[in-house]
Amino acid sequence: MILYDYVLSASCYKVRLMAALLGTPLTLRAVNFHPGREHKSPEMLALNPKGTLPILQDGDTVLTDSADILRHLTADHPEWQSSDDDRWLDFASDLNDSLGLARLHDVIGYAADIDTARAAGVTALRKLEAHLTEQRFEGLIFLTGKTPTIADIACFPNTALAPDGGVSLDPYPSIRLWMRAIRSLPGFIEMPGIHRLHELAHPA
Ligand SMILES: N[C@@H](CCC(=O)N[C@@H](CS)C(=O)NCC(=O)O)C(=O)O
Repeated sequence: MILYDYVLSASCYKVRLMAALLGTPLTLRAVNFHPGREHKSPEMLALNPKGTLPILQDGDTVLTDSADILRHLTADHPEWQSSDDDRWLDFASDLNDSLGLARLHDVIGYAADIDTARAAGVTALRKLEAHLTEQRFEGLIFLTGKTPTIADIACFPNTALAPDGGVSLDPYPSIRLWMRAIRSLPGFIEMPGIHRLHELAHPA
């Protein structure tokens, strides 16, 4: 499987992270998103007329939306699916349109109404915090239950990167515990701005 990838893209990272957690190998094809705008080149538009990343090519199948790609990667892994995933994949798209846009604005100068993007991001984070707090009262750390699913992997990157778009995560303790649980999953990989949990051993 080939992933057309940009290292700083939260949406591409969703795919890299999911594949790493599954142990599924991906061939990465780096796209010069910034400053090259290679995702808008004729070659890339032939693959994805929307001109967006990520793009996953699996034989003759080409998928151009991260939610579809996460479903595809986990098609044979029911343990990574739940009946509640669809609404969280929609929510992940809201996070991308708010927090993700604010980050692209701040990091690579994307045109955006930054106040509106940040305000929508805060509204989304409050919803996420309320849900994760309710889950915690029931002893559940992840969005849909005791174990992570594609819902968590879809929502995690833009949430974790919110401070890069000028939105603080300080007010959300349940979100911070949830992110910690994801960052400590076996097979977790990093991206610039999101590091794994370092449990440093103290020198004797
Ligand atoms: N719905 C898409 C959105 C992905 C997305 O926002 N990709 C950004 C990079 S992080 C992009 O390609 N933006 C280019 C554009 O919108 O023109 C998905 O989740 O796959």
